[in-house]
Amino acid sequence: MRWDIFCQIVDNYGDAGVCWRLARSLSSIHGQTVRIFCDNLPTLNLLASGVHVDIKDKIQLLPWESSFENHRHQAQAPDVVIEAFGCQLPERYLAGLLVAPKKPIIINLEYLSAEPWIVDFHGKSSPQSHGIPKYFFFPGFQDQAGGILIDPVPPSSPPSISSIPASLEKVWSQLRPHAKRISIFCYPGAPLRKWLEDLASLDQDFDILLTHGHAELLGINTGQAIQLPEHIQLHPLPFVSQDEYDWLLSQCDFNIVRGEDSFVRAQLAGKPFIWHIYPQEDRAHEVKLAAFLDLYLEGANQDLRLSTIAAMTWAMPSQWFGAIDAWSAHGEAWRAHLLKKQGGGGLAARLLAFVG
Ligand code: TRH
Repeated sequence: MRWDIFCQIVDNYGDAGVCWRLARSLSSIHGQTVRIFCDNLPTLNLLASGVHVDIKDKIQLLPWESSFENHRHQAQAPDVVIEAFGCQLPERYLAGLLVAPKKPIIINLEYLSAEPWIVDFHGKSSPQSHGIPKYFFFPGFQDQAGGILIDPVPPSSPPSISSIPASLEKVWSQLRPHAKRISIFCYPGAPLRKWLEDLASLDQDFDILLTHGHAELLGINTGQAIQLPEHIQLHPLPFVSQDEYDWLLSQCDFNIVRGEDSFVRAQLAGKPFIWHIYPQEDRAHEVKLAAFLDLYLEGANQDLRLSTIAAMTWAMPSQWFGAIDAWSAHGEAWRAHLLKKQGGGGLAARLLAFVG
């Protein structure tokens, strides 16, 4: 089938990250023909840059405006149109669909949530005055939801150190073999300074990998740089491609992640993590976090439960780091559980089954 994915990049990387991951899964795992129309191609290209040319060449990454014309021809007419995160299709594109030789299905791809209510809305029709069938598709962890994006499925043991991406080679050569590695990718509101200062009070060496832009959050190069003792070392990173970022998560002992794509990859890395969920004004993010923790910690003992909840709500590391070994084992078990539950291909496979 032919798929057109519409991606509007609001302010972060998540929109592009999810669209790209879905596109490569549909194309390289499921043999579909995919185009992404995006209003910010440089960002999308940056994320996609690390992927093998055989995968990238099969997916068309196109400017938003080019969608207006080229689907009118029969050969280009899509079978499925995805509105990522409810973005509005361009009117001229929609007008073209109405006169196209075949009518596609439109999918409103929603945000990932662990909240129980999504299963009641997943797959429901959204009748439109233009008459083209449109459905809500809710990614989720439950069997009856739309699944999560699991591709590329991480290997059962972490990728070897010899597979280190070129963009990370220099930093990697500076890391200390015995130090615990922590990657940080969070929103500006996180209490990062205090968190790192408290981490420094632990009797342990840490190498902190700061993803692109995070050194500035700590005043590095911009003003009052954070002062930390020798045993905790900061390593600012460049922006790396999505595959390289996945690799980074798999090689760290602990990760701080944020929007939905890095959140899922941190789980698939099988390591403990803090999910710095995108803060919403009405505090809806707190409900979403609690819903996830209900699933994630099902079956965990009281100690691990309290430590994980404390960490995820930014309690200082000295209050919960004692549980790190138990949490690491739990992270590994959760990864295996997720892969089993999403068996058969996760979101991309469920989407195909839905439209098929
Ligand atoms: O960038 P995000 O904060 O995106 C968010 C989410 O989509 C959120 O749901 C939405 O409400 C908000 O935007 C507007 O975080 P996310 O989803 O984790 O996406 C980051 C992507 O960037 C992910 O695919 C990994 C990728 N990435 C790289 O490719 N290289 C890098 O160096 C880094 C740090 C990230």
